[in-house]
Amino acid sequence: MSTEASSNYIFKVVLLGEGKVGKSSILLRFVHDQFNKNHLSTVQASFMNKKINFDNKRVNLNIWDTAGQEIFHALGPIYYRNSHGAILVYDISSEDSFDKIKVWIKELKKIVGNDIVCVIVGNKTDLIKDQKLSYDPEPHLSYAKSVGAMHFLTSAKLNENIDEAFLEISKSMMKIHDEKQLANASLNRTGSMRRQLRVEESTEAEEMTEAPTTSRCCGR
Ligand SMILES: Nc1nc2c(ncn2[C@@H]2O[C@H](COP(=O)(O)OP(=O)(O)O)[C@@H](O)[C@H]2O)c(=O)[nH]1
Ligand SMILES: [Mg+2]
Repeated sequence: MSTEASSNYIFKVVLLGEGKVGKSSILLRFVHDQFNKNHLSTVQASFMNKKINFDNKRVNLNIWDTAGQEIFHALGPIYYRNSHGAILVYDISSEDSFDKIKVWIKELKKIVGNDIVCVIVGNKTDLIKDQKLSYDPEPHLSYAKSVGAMHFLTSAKLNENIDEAFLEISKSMMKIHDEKQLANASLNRTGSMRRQLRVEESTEAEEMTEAPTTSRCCGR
């Protein structure tokens, strides 16, 4: 059996956020468990795949990273269209990078709709200890809550909370996927009942139209 076929779920997840907040580092940590202290310049939009197991199910994540176009605001809907989930990353030492998240959330909801699972990630928490940075997550948490998004504080550098963020987004995407399948199944059932009704109605109609023909025939 191919690996593709053995995956119960296949999801597209996009990484969004300002340049240098750590999107590529989060991806590199999650997929290869590595960290690079230099800015990872991605020449083309890169794409990484990782399979995870949860609840006896196999989830195949296709994760899209930007090629640095975010710096020029050149990321278009083509990048995030058809995605099941979005991880919106900000740098906890930059309030500006958090403001960008709000813009992305608005755009995603407008273009992709409410079915997309949004997870907000405040990255670089190691700076709190190392640079004695003071950081109050409260306003970010309440913003996340107001838009129905989960919120995680991560450090790609120290490998903190990265797996958790990907696991939680996967769980929500699985839930939405299962709910949609259930709704479709019940729609199909209603549809086939309607078809059956129509067939029965038309059989009756045929019988009714056949009756006069027969009598006409007999009347000849
Ligand atoms: N201290 C710290 N630096 C990080 C972390 N994640 C990324 N960086 C650094 O931030 C810079 C930008 O990271 P990168 O992944 O290229 O950001 P991107 O432009 O959003 O993809 C690089 O120098 C990374 O080494 C982190 O968790 N902690
Ligand atoms: Mg990058």
